[in-house]
Order: sequence, then C-alpha cells, then structure tokens
Amino acid sequence: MRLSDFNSAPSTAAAAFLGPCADVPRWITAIVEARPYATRADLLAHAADAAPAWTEAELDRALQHHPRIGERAQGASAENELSRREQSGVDNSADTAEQLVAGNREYEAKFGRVFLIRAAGRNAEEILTHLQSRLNHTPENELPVVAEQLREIALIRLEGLVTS
Ligand code: 2AL
Repeated sequence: MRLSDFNSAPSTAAAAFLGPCADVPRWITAIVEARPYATRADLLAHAADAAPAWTEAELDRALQHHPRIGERAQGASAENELSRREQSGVDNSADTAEQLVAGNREYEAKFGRVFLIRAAGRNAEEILTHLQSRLNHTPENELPVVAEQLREIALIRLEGLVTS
C-alpha cells in the first residue's frame, strides 16, 4: 500500500492492513491514530517506538499467528505468505531439521509458547544455534528476547507492505 493511501484509509481498513505485521491491537491503534505520516520513515519510526512495551499477554496473542520454524504456513492469507517468505532460508539438512523439531518441542515444554525468531536473513543452522542457546534462559530472561524478535518481524513486515 502507498503511504498516501494508508494515511487516508478509514481507521478500520488501516488497522486491518497492519494486522498481519503483529496482532497487537494496542500497537495497531497507536499507529493508526498517529496518522497522517509525512514520510514512510516517520511511519516506521513511530511503529518502532510504539512496539517495545508489549505485555506477556500481547505476546502470547500475537504468537498464535506464527507457525513453528520449519513448518511452512499453509494458506493464502497475507500473514502466511509473509511467513513463508521469511522462512525461505530455512531449507536445511535432515539432521538440522530433526534438531529444530526436537528443539521446538523442548522450548514449548519449557516456556509454554512457540519458539519465535526473526527468520528473515537467517539460515537453519543460525536459527538452531539461537534456539539451543535460548533454551538455557529462565522464563524471565527469555520474555524480552521474544518481544524483540516479534518487534523485528513486525517492523520488517511493515517495511515490506508500505511504499512511499
Ligand atoms: C516465524 C515466522 O513465521 N516468520 C519469522 O520470522 N518467524 N516463526 C517463528 N516461529 O519464529
């Protein structure tokens, strides 16, 4: 969508457009209500500023839309297409794939939520290294890492969706 169209869209349409970036209604409302943006950079800066203070409940809600690493999202929704593109670097050897499956399972058992990582720009081995290191975290140290990964994913998605 062009920035000018985003600026002039009805609030509900602008909010629906942002939904696939991250399903955090408070973040979406903050971005929609601060329109109009003079430049794309202003929009991205405001979106970044509004993102850090996500609560655990907001993270859990948003994570429901993220498939596990190594599991390709099925379906033609904007979210699924974005996820498939982000995970396109996660083509891996059978050995790495097996370790990711086992690591995802261990992560979910320990933290009670899906392992989330910004996959764009990372290959399977890099993701596995992060997964194995994050398994050593306490729930308290892990939460801010999840928030940062969700924030990175949301901002990359927004950058890809809005043109000048
Ligand atoms: C994802 C995803 O779908 N895209 C991304 O960057 N990370 N999933 C995940 N579990 O981390």
